[in-house]
Amino acid sequence: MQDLKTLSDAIINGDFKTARATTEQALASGVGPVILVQDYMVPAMNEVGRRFECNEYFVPELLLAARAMKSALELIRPLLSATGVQPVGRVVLGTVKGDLHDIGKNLVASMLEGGGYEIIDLGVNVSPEQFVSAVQEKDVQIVAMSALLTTTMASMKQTIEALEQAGIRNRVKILIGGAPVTERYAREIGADGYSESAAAAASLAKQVLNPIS
Ligand code: B1M
Repeated sequence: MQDLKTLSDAIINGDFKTARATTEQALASGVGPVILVQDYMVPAMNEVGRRFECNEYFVPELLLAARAMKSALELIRPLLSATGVQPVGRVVLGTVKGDLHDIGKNLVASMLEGGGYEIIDLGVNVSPEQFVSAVQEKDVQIVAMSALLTTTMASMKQTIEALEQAGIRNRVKILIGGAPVTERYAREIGADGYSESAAAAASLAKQVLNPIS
């Protein structure tokens, strides 16, 4: 089997063909999808972020890395979400207003699907009003929000306020996450939970819906 560093390097270098081919080979040789994501792909994106911060990379390189990550994830997502069980709850999910980062959000969607939740994915740049409408129109138990920019975290608070104003805050549990988000921030804005990773989001969802089990 190929050294999986090839996968990390392919993402860092924005080489989507190699990223996809290496992922395909790794899966065929029995490497678990979660290992590929957690140990190779997410660290690669962190390295891309580090290079961006010290001006070695610019937006075009971020876009190429994101394309490589997404092409590998296309192979992995169905494996994360394949459970075949009846939905245990419905989650409305989105990246908040002003924020276009969707790789982490998509992983959260897959992990929640894998945990048996039905996902209503509102996409990126989702306004508080769109979250409110989704809760009003669908029978959802959880609102999950993702933010990757310090500047867009405030939209999480605005969304909670909009749900309060619409009188539907208590109908749902609110979970938040994303690189700059913290447990403390979740408490500060009155969210019901924070998860650091997509993998932890599924158990958090279970925990907030059934606190005693
Ligand atoms: Co952007 N970007 N970006 N970017 N980008 C970051 C976030 C940044 C940290 C890079 C850096 O400077 N080191 C920085 C933010 C700084 C800050 O605010 N503190 C940044 C910046 C500045 C920007 C722009 C402003 C750049 C510019 O234009 N000058 C711009 C903003 C655009 C906008 O959104 N309005 C921008 C644009 C972009 C691209 C479009 C080029 C591209 C995104 C492509 C896409 O998503 N389709 C991009 C990328 C790729 C990144 C980095 C390099 C990688 C993000 C990523 O996909 N990580 C990122 C650096 C970094 O994160 N290290 C960076 C992998 C992903 C799996 O992790 O999303 O953290 P993550 O998700 C994790 C957890 O956080 C958690 O689970 C996931 C998996 O475990 N999680 C949740 C996420 N959401 C959750 C929700 C939950 C629970 C858990 O709900 C319950």
